[in-house]
Amino acid sequence: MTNQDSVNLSGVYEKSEKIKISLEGKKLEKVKNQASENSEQFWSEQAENILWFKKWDKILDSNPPFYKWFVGGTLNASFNCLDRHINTDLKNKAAVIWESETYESRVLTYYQLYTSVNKFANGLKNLGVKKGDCVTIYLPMVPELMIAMLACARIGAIHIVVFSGFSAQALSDRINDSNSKVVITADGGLRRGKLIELKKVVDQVIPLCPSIKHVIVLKRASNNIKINSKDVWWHDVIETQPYCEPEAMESISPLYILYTSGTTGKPKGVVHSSGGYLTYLYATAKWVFNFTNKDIFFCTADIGWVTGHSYIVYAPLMHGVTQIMYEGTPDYPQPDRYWNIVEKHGATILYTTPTALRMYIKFGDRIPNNFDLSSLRLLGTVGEPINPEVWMWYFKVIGKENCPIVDTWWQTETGGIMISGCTGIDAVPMKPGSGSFSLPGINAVVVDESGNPVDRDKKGYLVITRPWPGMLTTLWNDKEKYQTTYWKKFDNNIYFTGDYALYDIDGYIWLLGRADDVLKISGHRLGTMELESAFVSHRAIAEAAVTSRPDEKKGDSIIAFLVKRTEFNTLSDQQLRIEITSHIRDSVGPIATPGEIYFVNKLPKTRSGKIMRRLLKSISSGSSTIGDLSTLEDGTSIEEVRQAYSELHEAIK
Ligand code: 6R9
Repeated sequence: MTNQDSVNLSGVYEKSEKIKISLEGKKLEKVKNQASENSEQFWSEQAENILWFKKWDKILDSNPPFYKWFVGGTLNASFNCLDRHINTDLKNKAAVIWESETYESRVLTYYQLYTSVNKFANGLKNLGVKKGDCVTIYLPMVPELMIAMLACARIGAIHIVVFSGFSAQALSDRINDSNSKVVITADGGLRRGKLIELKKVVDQVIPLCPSIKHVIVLKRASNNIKINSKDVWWHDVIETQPYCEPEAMESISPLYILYTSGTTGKPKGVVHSSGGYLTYLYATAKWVFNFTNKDIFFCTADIGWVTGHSYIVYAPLMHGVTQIMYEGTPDYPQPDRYWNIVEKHGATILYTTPTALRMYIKFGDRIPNNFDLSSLRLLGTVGEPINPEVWMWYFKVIGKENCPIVDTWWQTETGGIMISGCTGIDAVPMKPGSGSFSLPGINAVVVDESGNPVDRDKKGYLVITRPWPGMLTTLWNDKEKYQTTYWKKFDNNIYFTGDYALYDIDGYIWLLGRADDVLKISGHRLGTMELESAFVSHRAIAEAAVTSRPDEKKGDSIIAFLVKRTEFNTLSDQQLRIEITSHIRDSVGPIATPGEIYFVNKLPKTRSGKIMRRLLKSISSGSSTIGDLSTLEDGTSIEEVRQAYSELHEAIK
C-alpha cells in the first residue's frame, strides 16, 4: 500500500456517536481556523472545560521558550478527576476495572477511588509530605499506583513514577535527581507469572538516596521482604481521616516529573504543569476519542510511561469514563489477553501499540476471531509508526471494518496527542499508516536543516511553531538543557520534536521515526548514550556503541558493538555475551535486552572522537553503501566492524 492510498471511512466515523462538546458539529478546518485566528482565546475556551478554584489573570505569559499557561489561575488535578463527579450520577459508576494477569478483576467506583485517594493523601501528610515535595512511585500496574498519583496531586506533591520494569540504577537516578522524600513501592509485582521483587530493588537503592525519609510498601505479592527502619506499610498509612482538602495549586506549578530518554546518557526530567496540562488533556481526549459516558476505555499502556499518565490517569478520569487497567503483558498466560479483556468487560475503545499488534498478528487471526469484539467502536495506536499492513489487520480483524483507527502521534514532552484523526470533530478519510492531521491549535511544520518548510512529499524535521498548553514547562534542574534540546535547533520559539516527517500531497502527515539517537524498543524510549553507559559499566567493557535495526516484533532491536578491556580479552565472546546481557537487564531493565552483541578492537570514530553510529547502522541494516567516510579517523575500524558483523551474522543465520 502506498501512502497515497486512502480508505474512505466517513461512514464509519458517523457510526461513532457524537457527544455534546463545545466543538460538536464543527468541521476540523473551521475549528482549526478559529484556533489559528486567535489561539490564546481558543485555548482559554478549552480551559473553561476544567474546574478552577480561581480563574487565570493571563492566558499565556510568553518568554520563549519559557511559556506559562493560565497564569494566576489555581486548581487541583485530583479535584478535577474525582470531586467533580461524586455529587453527580457518576458517583457509583466504575472508574477503574482492574484486571490482573491471573484473570482476577477488581472494580473501583468513582466514590471508592475518591475515598482511597483522600485517605492516602492524609497518610502522606501525616508522614510529613508537603506541597512542592517530590514523591517517587515504583509500583506495578495496580489501582494503588493511580491512587498514589492522585493523592500526591491532591496535596500538591510532585509525583515521579518510575516504570516497575526499571532496575536499581534507573530508580536511584530518578530519586536523587528529584530529591524525593518518599518512595512508594510494593513487596513485589507479577510479570509473566514471575515475582518481581520491587522492595528488594528499593532496599538496594535506599543507602544511595539520602533524601528518602520513608518507604511506603504496598502488600501485593505477599512475598517475604525485609523490613527496615524507614519502611511503613501502605495499609498502616491509610488508617486516617476520609477527607483531605485539595490544595489550590497554581496553574503553572508542576504536577509531575516524568523521566525520559534523550540523546545524552542521563534521562531528562520532563516537567508538566497543572492547568495547561489538564486543559490540553481534556480537550484532546474529547477531540480524538470523543469520550461519552457509555465508554469503557481500554488503554494498554503502563502508567510508567506518559501514555499511562495522560490517557489512563488524568484524561479518562476528568471525563468520568470507565476504564480498564490491565496488570500484565498481552500474551501471558495466553496470547489472547487483550481480546479476552475486551470481551469480558465490553471495551468500547482500545488504545494500544503497534508492537502489541505485530505480536498478535504472529499468533494468527483465529485467536481474536474466537472472541466477541463487537463492543468496540474505536481503535487507537500510539508510540511508533504503524505499518500499513498492521493497520489493515487492526482495522479488519479487530475492528471488523466498523471502527475508525486513530493513529496518535505525541511525546512525553508534548503532554498529550498532537497529531491524529479526530473522531470527536470531523469525519475524514483515513490513510493507513498516516497520523492524519495536527490537532486544533497545533501548528506542525516539516522543515529542512535550515528551518525552511519543505515541499509536500519531502522528508524533513517535524517542528511545532506555536506553544500549546500541554507542553513541558522545563526539564527538572536543567533549564539550559531544556533550551538546547528543544528550542535551539532552529529558533527559540520553534519546538524541535526530534522526529522526521512528511506531508503528502493531500496534506496528511506521515511520521518517519527519530532523527536523533533515541531508540524505540517495543514502543519504549531508550537513548543510545544511556545504553552505552550501561554497557561500559560492565567490568569487561571499555567502549560501547549502540545502534538499532528495525525489528518485526519490537519496532527496533538493540545492536551493540563493544570493545573489551585488554585484561578480559581471553574471556570467550559467548560467555561474555551472556554476562553482559544479564548486566544490561539488571542495570537498565529487561526491555533493554540487546538483540545482538559484537566485539571489536576499535569503534569507528570521527577525528573529533565522536562515534559514527550512522556507519554502524548501515552495516547492521545490511546496506550496500555506507555513505560518506571522509570524517572517519581510522579506516581499519570500519572494516573490522564489518567483518565482526558478517562473521557472527552468518553464524546466527
Ligand atoms: C507517546 C509516546 C515519543 C516518540 C516520538 C515518535 C514516537 C509516538 C507515534 C510515534 C509514529 C506515532 N511516536 N507516537 N511515531 N507514530 N503514532 O510514545 O511518548 O515515549 O516520549 O515517545 O515516539 O518518535 O518522538 P514517548
